[in-house]
Amino acid sequence: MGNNPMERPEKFPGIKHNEKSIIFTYQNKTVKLELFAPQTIHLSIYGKEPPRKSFAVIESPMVIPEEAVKENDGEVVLKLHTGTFTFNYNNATFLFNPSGKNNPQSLSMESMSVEDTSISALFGIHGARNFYGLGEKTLPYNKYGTSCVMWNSDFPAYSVYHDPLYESIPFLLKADTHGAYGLFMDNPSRSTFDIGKSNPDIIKYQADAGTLEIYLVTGNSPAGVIEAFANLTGKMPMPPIWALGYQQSRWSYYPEERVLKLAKDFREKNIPCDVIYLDIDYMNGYRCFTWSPENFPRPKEMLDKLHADGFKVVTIIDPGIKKDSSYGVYKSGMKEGIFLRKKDGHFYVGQVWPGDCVFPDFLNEKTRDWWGREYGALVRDGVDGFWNDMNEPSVFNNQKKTFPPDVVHKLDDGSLVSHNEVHNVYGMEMARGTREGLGRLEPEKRPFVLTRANYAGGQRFSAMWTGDNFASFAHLKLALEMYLNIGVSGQPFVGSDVGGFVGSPGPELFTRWLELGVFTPLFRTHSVIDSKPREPWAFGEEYEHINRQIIERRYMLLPEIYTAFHNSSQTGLPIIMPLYLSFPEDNKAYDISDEFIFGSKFLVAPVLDSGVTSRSVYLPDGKWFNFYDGKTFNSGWHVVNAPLGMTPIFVKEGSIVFEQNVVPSTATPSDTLIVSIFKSDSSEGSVYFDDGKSTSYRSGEFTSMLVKYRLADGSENIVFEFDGKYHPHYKIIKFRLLKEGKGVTREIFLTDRFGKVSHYTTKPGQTGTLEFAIPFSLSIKKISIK
Ligand code: MIG
Repeated sequence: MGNNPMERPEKFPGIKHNEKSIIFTYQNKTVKLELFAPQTIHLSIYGKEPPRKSFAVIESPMVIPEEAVKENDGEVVLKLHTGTFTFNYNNATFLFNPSGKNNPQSLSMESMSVEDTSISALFGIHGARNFYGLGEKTLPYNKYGTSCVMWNSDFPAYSVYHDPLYESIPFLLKADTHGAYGLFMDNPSRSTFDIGKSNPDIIKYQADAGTLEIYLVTGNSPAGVIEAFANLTGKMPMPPIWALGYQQSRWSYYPEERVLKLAKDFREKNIPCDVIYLDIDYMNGYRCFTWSPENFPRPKEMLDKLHADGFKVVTIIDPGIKKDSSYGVYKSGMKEGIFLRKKDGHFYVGQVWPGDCVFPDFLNEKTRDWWGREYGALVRDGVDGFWNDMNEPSVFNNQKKTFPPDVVHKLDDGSLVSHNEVHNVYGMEMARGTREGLGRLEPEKRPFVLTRANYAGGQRFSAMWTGDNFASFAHLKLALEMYLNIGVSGQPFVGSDVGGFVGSPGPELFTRWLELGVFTPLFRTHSVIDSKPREPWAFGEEYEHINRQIIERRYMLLPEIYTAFHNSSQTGLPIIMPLYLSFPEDNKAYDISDEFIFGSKFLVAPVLDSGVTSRSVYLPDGKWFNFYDGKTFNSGWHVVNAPLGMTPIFVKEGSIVFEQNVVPSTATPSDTLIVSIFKSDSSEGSVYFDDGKSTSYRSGEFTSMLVKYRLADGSENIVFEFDGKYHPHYKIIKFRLLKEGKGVTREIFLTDRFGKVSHYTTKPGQTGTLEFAIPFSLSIKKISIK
């Protein structure tokens, strides 16, 4: 806690109302209150130095409605939809009614202190016990009772309790059946959150530098809070569809012949794959933006071949630029004056893979522009996407393994700040420079950037992965818990190294991790330099067969996965979601971290333990179908079979699921869209299509298809509604209706939007499923089944 909690004044000495802020001043401190749409309250508390522009927040404050503000003696009361917020100089009470509940929730600020070397605040949590988010953190899943640090750090082979790690998102979500709120403490210096650990009813926040920036994010459900946080800090832009395919990486695939052989093996073995990654050995002496002349003498030809075979290639790029006066990138950076210097004016030199390196100041726009241009050479060779590593930043040659505090950044507004004050945004700003540069180099293409270090708001620039994890079942379980918490922290595009980076998984662990991978937004196998082979066929024929089927499932589910990405890009909600986001009224949903909701239709219960072929599954309210055989389940606990390769997947009754037939990669369009109707009297579902690569969807080149199934008076109808004008590549649309009697033949009447009727007859159903196929077109209007 700070040394000098402020004294409570008798009365407010000075309150100034502006259109978009209310400013209190007392002694030498200022408190600024702002509102962000829809209902986020921002309190900024500072001394002599005013706050710096946020790296995370992209929204502008809104006009504070006059009628919402009341000034009583010594306090200001703000009345909003979600509740009443009372502020007096030393204390703030946030009182609000989540989900329109009668008993108000409260979060109170008990005290705060803003001094030069320490910023702190104490929040009373009034009995709340469920806290999530905080980005990339290890165990436990519920952050109540723990204390953790925000300081981007490279820690290879981290344990399942290690803290801090590569990225920092200081956003905490409180969620339970009483309601939800978010607390975003926007400060990129080193900070700590003690959530009921030292005092069971207090969150203790402390930061080393900067100002106290408190955002109280309210909403009428946990999902509403996350959406509001996404309004504040931005949403993930749609990635190219190839980035949703299966991706194969290792440290490192080289030389060229080995990369080409890898690609050939995937195609010959009929295992779908979209992306091959090149780790640091593709470079010439680890010099960024170069190719090793021995290992990759003809990069353009190699990339042409890979492209012709349906592969995309992602190369790694680290921030350290080799200090070498004959190296073009170093020379150009020197000329532009964009490398970081220390307080004494000398360049900061740190050691990484290339030896002595200088580092670009990504917090400065001129540097980011320069950095973006440097990608030109690799982009012209045909590299499709980029992987930004080591950007915590990580250096080898000092005890703290990062930049020392006397490194000085120059921000866009020209101000100079010590590295310590902005450490946690270095990686995000690197990814930002990468993404924006790629956008300028090829404006018509959607960039793909993957980063290791990140901060709140980083979803706008890149996907992220959970760094150097370990090949163990404990890490498999941790990976899922991390996805769930990173997702509710605003970053949907997340993944971990399938199989675990350090170590070598046995066949069972690798297969189980692939099973989780099917539903992981970023589905990438990656491993450390000395690990055993980790291709899907590396564990013998029996496993190769299972692994192929698992990866095929990812490709069959692509229409759903792509739609889930699209929805997430619109709402900011996670793609892989904790149960409580869909079932906020269900108490049990808050404790379950080994099941998840994917998109909006699937409940997935992956196997995360070794040596088991069944597991218990909790199904929330409603009726559920086993995705594989259509067997129905009621809500509650069930023990279900889960042999290797068969992740238990359930579909909520009334859903319509869209799949396609298997393709070798997203470069080959699938010709058949498969629509499965998990019947109740009325089912519906929608699916989203666009070209998967360009930005034309922003100008209307997309199609959203809503399918409704209705059973009325014993007659069955399927009705279609289209929004948009993009024509997807499917030629055939195949329907599967569950729960039909066996051996029945049905008549199908298809009416198009011009009123033309076509007639089809189904084959007799063998398995209790009614199946039929018709030509796909955007003019389908209605299908009647007689
Ligand atoms: O010091 O580029 O997390 O994915 O394979 C290690 C080599 C540097 C760390 C990354 C890992 C990558 C490795 N890198």
